[in-house]
Amino acid sequence: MKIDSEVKIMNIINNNSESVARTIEEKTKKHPCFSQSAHKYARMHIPVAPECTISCNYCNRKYDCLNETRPGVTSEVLTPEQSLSKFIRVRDKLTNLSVVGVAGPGDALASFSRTKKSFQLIKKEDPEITFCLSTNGLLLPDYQEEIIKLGVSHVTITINAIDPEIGAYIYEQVDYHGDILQGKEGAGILLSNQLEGLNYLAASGVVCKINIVLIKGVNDHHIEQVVKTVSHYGAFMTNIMPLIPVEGTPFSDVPLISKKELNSIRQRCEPYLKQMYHCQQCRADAIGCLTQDRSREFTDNCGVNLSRL
Ligand code: CLF
Ligand code: SF4
Repeated sequence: MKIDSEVKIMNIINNNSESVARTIEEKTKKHPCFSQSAHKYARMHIPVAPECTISCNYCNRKYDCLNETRPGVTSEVLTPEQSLSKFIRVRDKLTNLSVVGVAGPGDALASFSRTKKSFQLIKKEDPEITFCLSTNGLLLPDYQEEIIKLGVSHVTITINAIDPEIGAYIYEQVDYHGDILQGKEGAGILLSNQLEGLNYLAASGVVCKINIVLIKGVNDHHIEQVVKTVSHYGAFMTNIMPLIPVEGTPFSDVPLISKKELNSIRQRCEPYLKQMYHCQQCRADAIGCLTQDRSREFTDNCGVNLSRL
């Protein structure tokens, strides 16, 4: 059965007052990641979230979170106050800025107090801007209500497997409220919190994108199942991303997938859910339109370099 993005938008409308739903629909049309036709709009990442609660086998914490961004570039980490002043500078220069997002350099919810304060400060300055965050999903049940209260309309959750046996190969460990869980146990808690959070947010009208890191030989045979499951739980679209192997990690030798193979998997999943084909696997401090990064124009070195944390 084809689950059309129009149908997802209609569900959002049915689950909210008409005016809230229309606002979310308008915001989605101007969100360059959620809507390919919004390519003329710019997004700004505020790198305020350095911490993480899980250990992915493709992650080297010297770099940005691979669930949303590409490796090889360390980001500075800003305080909430620094993120506000950077936002004001960027907005004054980029009149097409429509979205402010937290995509690391760790996990937006592992550093939730910093994420929350930054959004609150920016919202006071500009109540119309769209807020977006990206997370591994472990702490969604803790913060899902606050995410909605904050007015975050777009959330990305990385879900790489819907079978804990496969997840156990992907996650070295999960630190859940201080309990260090490994293998199927860790992957199982992570999965259950991801799906609970997705279900809650989607039912509350938040537009949810699921990122899936495609790891050849580990979850490549399982992608369609992930897409079907997250569609059932209310996801708006999936973004199947190729793993970019990082030195010094257990997955450093995983073979690269070609663009052709990747697109053919995305096309196979298209009947179940809207697919993203234009992700740039951008930095945690990216600024500008997706294909034209302008972050260098705004780097003032007032934050902390991640490689020194
Ligand atoms: Fe940033 Fe992500 Fe929001 Fe976009 S990025 S938090 S949804 S505003 Fe976009 Fe960049 Fe791909 Fe992410 S191109 S890595 S999908
Ligand atoms: Fe690294 Fe991101 Fe995974 Fe955390 S969620 S371990 S920062 S890739």
